[in-house]
Formats: sequence, structure tokens, C-alpha cells
Amino acid sequence: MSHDDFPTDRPAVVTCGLPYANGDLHVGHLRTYVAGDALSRGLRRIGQQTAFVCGSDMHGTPVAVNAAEAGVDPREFALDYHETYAETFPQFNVEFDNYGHTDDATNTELTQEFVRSWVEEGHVHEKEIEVAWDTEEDQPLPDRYVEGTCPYCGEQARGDECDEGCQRHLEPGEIEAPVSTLTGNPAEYRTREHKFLRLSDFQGYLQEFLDRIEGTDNAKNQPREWVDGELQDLCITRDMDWGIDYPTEDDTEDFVLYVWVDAPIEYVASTKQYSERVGKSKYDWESVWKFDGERRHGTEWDDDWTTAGGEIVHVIGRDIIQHHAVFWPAMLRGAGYNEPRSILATGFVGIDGKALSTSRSRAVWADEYLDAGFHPDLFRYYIATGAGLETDVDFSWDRFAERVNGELVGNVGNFINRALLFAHRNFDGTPDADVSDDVRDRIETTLSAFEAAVREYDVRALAELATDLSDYGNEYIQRTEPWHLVDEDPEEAARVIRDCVQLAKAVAVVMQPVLPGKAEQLWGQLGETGSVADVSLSTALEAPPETFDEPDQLFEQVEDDHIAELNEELQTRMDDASEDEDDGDEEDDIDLEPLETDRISFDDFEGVDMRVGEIRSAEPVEDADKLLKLEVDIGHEVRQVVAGLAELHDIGDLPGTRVILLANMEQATIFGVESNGMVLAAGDEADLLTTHDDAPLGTRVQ
Ligand code: B3M
Ligand code: ZN
Repeated sequence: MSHDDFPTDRPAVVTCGLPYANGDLHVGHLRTYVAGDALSRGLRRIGQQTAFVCGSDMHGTPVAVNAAEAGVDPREFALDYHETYAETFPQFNVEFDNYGHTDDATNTELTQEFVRSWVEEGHVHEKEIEVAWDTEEDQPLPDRYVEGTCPYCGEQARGDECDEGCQRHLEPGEIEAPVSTLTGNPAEYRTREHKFLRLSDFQGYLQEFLDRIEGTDNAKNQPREWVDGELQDLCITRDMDWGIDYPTEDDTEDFVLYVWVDAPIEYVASTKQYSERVGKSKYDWESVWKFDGERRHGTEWDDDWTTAGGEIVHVIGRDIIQHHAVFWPAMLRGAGYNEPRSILATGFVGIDGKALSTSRSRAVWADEYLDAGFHPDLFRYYIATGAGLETDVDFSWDRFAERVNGELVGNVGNFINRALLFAHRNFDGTPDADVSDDVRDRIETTLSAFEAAVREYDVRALAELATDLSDYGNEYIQRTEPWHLVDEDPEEAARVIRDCVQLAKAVAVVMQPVLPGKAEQLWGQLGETGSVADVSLSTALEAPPETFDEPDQLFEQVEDDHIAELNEELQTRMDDASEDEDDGDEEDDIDLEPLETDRISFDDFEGVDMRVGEIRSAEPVEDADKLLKLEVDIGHEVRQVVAGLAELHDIGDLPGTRVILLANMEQATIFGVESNGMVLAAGDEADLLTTHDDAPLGTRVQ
């Protein structure tokens, strides 16, 4: 099925991935929310009825583990963060129509309803599986309670996700060499009964779904491999107390639903709450979410079905594509709900050229930004224009200052100020003259580009419209020199200033999705009443009021001293964190992995072919922050190897480094890149093994 262009006559809902209510928000989180917010504003601007919803993710081990560390009950702990998030988002002008949370009654009821539907439709079955167990604590170790090695890429991974490597979801029991995060002991596997959603029931459906879906390429393409391969059942229960109960008649089960069951259902619950608040006649959540096409029971799906629901647009981080493009559509389909129209998976945010890392304190916090006194729109502009949605963006205070000063102060602010100041001083407002054809054409082109950017979900293009139009305006002023015209040719001066004022109004209209606060301010400077958020796109071509006051500067220069202070704070924080880490290491013997008790024979060792090598080149792997593609010279040949070194080593330092390469490691494809060997390294910091003399390249290690 092909989708109609926006605006359609069906309501849309834009959602953002739910933040786990387990820690402070940082600029990495904000990227997704800014994108979702700008897009919803853009959709509304082109006439699409749109609700923008989200909520806090309260359950699961990400919350339980942090709450236990803080010594607080998980509900209390999560509610605290939930309230903080609910206050923080609007401070970045991220304005959800509803911001709920997964532990409230609406979500609990809906989640249990979903599960009951799957059970009724025969998609759920029970199976005995091996779950990790801490023998000292005598308790099961779901998800983040266990760490180990990813069976797919060999990287260090968490119980349910390969967060350091291939980013795959891991099912209980899959992780290799499991270690309890509670005690640091190796975990045992024990048999338990759990409930599973049979994803293979939806394989054909999911394959077709991926043909239809719109959004970023990563979200459309990455899931292919998973959906075309064998679809493993999804374990939907966990041995925990914190979470939503598995719905049973007699409440006999002692497990709760997996957090990834109730989390996406909050998208529906949050829309429902919005709909109940504003009234169904204004926004009907069921007409968006409920599937009213042809639906067949059992495992066969009707080819000829239609989605008559609304336009569901998910904006998420690119680490949760599998959950949204595979599990979620199956969950929806299995319960008789409509499918997403699009999935936009945003890249990550780096800090000063390296990956953001909260444990290393290499992060810029939401509060820190606000406390520095910068207007939220400056950040929104920076992050929206830094790269295309699916590409990683680097945040640095230096670059922030450079871009704000150059593009917002120097270009947009400068144009607006010159235009409105001239108009006010010489004509007391908008001069009585016609807009020239050129300027009208230029504005019309910008408005079409606006529509196209929204339809293509291109937030960067949307954000750049205001700067492009101001660029044009500045050149126009430069070329026409109205300061001479005022005396020499007052009529021509009126016409030129009229053009400039119209351009300024168009800037206000097109900048509003990304810079909503600044757009309102400019709207006021133009003497307009009401909110710029409420006008249609074509208002950009209507004359502003005849009179308006002398304008204030729209943007303020970011000062070097201020940036130097912020850089210093960040550096000190990172240094402190790395000292703490070093201190920790000294008394950290307990963290050493236990020695292997199974001995291997000399013959076995001889089967391990390790060679002296030298790294020739190192480059990033697309969509994988932690990985590098290396070319390693091992005498006989040059090997291409994928290694998890990106965050731990400076990419520029690697070429020329001597390493030891496990040369007869099985070939693997990681993030689409072939890896033909393994570079040996020790510990969490990937301390690279090397030789200390000059053994020639290719020498065997024995
Ligand atoms: N709470 C956060 C994450 O994994 C997780 C998202 C849920 S979206 C339904 O990025
Ligand atoms: Zn992996």
C-alpha cells in the first residue's frame, strides 16, 4: 500500500521513544525529542491533524537496577524521574500533547488487553527455557542483572541487548559467559517456564510491512535481515516483581511482562489519554490506532487489506530499531491494531568528537544547558541542523558558539534586525507597497520546500529554511542598499523595505517548527497578534501589520568566556570520573573474571593461530559508534577486521600500531562489514596486546 502525501484526511500521531525513568536527561536524549517535536509542528503547519505523545518508561531492569542502587523503591524512584522529565521537556520547547507513563492505569489496562488478544488468537505459548541465576543471591537474573558475551558478534553485552556491539536484542539464555551484575559471580543457567509471543506467525506480514514502511533508511533496511531469517519467539515475561502483571484469571503467575511489552503500548495509552482529555470528537485515538481493515484469524493474513487508521509516526534512537520495526508491528497486528506508517531512527550524539558516555561523565546534561542560560531554540537548531536524522551529530560547546554566532546571530538575527529596524524607523512598520515578484517567488519556493521537508521527514532541511531565506534577505539588502534609497528614491525604498518585511514574516512562519520560541518573539516584533503556531503556511505571503515597534535583537551573541567556562567544567568532570575509575581499579580485584577451570591441550592451543600484525588504517563503521573497520597487515596479507575500539582509542593513533591478531577466527559480518580475524585486547578499556621487540609482521605467537 502506498501512503498519501501529508496532509491526509486521517489524524496523525507522532511519538518519541520513551525515556527510561532512571537518570538525568542529556543532549543525546534530546535529539530524538527535538526531532519529534519539530516534525509534529511541521505536520500541523501543513494542515495535518497531529497529536504528539510520549511518556516515561517506568519498568524493567533499567529502572529496577538503578533504583536498587539508590536504595529506593522502583515506583518511587521512577515517578521522581518521570516528574523531572515532564518538567524538562517543555523547557526545551518539546511540547507533548500528552506525556504519560507506563505504570499508570491506562497503560496497564491496555497492555493486559493486548496480551489477552494474543493469547486468544493463539500467538502465545509457554516454553521451558534456561535463565541466568545468581547462586549466591539465589535469584534469577533477567536482562540487566546479567552481562556476558554477545553470541552474534562477540562483544560484551547486557542480558537483553548487545549495547556495545551489534545492537541486537538478546533473548533470555542467549548471552554467553554470563556474569551476575549483583555479585560479579559467574551465573548459572536454570530452567524456568516462560510465555512467548510467536513472532514467526507474523513473518509474512512483517516482510510486507517492511516494503510499505516510510522513514529513515536504517529503519527500513536493517530489519530485513532479521525478518527474512528465522524469527525467534519473543519471551514476554520476566522473573521480577516490578512491572505489569501477566494477565491470568487466577493471578497465579509469579512473573511480570517484559518491559518491551508495555513500553510501546504506552504510545497507544498516551494517545488515548490525550483523546479523553480533549474529547473524541476533536481527536479520536481509536480511529488512529485501531485496525479496521480486513483481518483474518490464525496465521494467514489477507493480502488485500487496508489501513484505514491514522498516520502513526515513530521517532526513536537507532539502537531500538528491532523493537519498533519487528516486535512492535507484530504486537500491534496480533492485537488488531493499526501499523506504523513510518519509523525515523535518529543517530547518536557525540561529545567533542567522542561517543557520549555517562559513566565517563562525557555528557552535556539538559539541566546544565538550561542553567547556562541559553535559549532552548539554539540547541534545537544546532542539533536539528548538525546532520541528517540518521547520522550521528557531534556536540561541542565551541561548535555550538560558532554556529549560533555565525548562523543565528550573524545571519538570521542580522537580517531580521536590519529589516525591521529600517521599516520601523522610516515607515513606522510595514510600508504601503507591493511585494516584488522575485521576493514572492522566493517565498513560495521556500513554502514548497517546507512541505517537501515535512513529507520527507527531513528535519534538517526544515531547520535550514530560515537560514537560507535570511541569507537571501541579507543579500537582497546588500544589493538594494535601502539606506541610500530612503533619501534618493523614497518610493523604491518603500518597495524594498516591504519585500524585507515580508521575508521577515516568512522567516517567522518557516522557522517555527525548529525555533518555536524565537518564532513567537519575531511574530510579536512584526506586530502580529495571536500565535505563529496557529497560522497556515500561506500566511507567510500576507502583509504584516502597518505599524510595529523598534525590534530587540532576536539572538544574542554567545561569549567566548562563557564557552571556555563550560569547556572547563566538562573537562574537570571527565577528569574526576576517570580518577574515580582509576581509584576503583586498585581495589577492584573482585571484578576480575574468574579463571577458566577447564584446561585445554597443547594441540588445542596449536589450533589457535595468532600473528604479529600492524594496523594500516582505521575508519568508523556506519551506524555503529563503538566499532572500527581496521586493515591489519599480517605479513602474508592485509586483513580487514571489525573491532570494538572506537570509543576507547583515538582513531588517528591506531595506524602504525602493532597488534596481535587471531588469524583463524571465524569470518563474521558485523553491521554489514566483513570481519576476518580478531585483534586481541585486554579489559574494558581494550588495552591492545602488542610485541615489545621487533618480531616481523606475520610471526606466529606461541
Ligand atoms: N525506554 C529506551 C531505549 O531503549 C526505551 C525506549 C522504549 S520506546 C517504547 O532507548
Ligand atoms: Zn552483538
